[in-house]
Amino acid sequence: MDLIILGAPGSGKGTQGALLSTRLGIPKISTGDLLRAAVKDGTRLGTEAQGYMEKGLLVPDQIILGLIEEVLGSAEAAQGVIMDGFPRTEAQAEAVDKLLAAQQRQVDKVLLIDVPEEELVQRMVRRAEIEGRSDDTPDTIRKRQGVYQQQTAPLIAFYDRRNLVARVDGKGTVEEIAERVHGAVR
Ligand code: B4P
Repeated sequence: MDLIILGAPGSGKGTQGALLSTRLGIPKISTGDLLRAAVKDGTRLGTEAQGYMEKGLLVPDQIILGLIEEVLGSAEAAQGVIMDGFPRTEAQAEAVDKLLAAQQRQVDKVLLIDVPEEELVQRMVRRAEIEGRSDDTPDTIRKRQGVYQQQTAPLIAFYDRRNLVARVDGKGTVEEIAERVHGAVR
């Protein structure tokens, strides 16, 4: 099964993706985690991506498309994958379709985690205090919400046209939301 978790920054994609991965036995792969690891290791990918991430901007498609190709071609993802944080643009969504189709696979479901904007900002401010991620400053948080609305939210209509979107209420405790997410894929 190939699943996409879609949601604004702070909606809990990473948290819910990890829980669902354990429950379904399907690996979760996050482009955000891969990019942060590349920055930490000082690789070429990391050096190219760092400036965009710190500004709250999307890393350009010409950089990300190669990463997505690598992820979906990996042995880890061969039996299905939970995509966390990608695709984020229409070009990325088309690349995902093409790469899966080459393996006689397709996107089976898109889980849209829906959380009101005020709560998103509160969660990320809280995370900034705990984890100190360099893109969790108030200005960058606002910037990332705007970028999501402009560049990623249009994917909801893209997948709605194929009847793939399951909307999940993302308010409540992590456990409550996990039950809803699990219910949406059964
Ligand atoms: P990501 O790592 O994907 O970061 P994000 O969208 O900002 O999501 P976040 O990590 O906040 O996720 P979550 O919803 O899990 O990307 C970071 C950057 O990398 C991007 O800005 C971009 O520059 C670049 N990038 C990554 N992928 C890209 C791509 N495909 N194309 C281009 N650029 C790309 O956050 C959840 C938070 O809320 C957690 O702190 C959690 O503890 C908390 N939380 C979860 N559930 C909760 C609940 N029920 N109640 C309270 N708090 C909760």
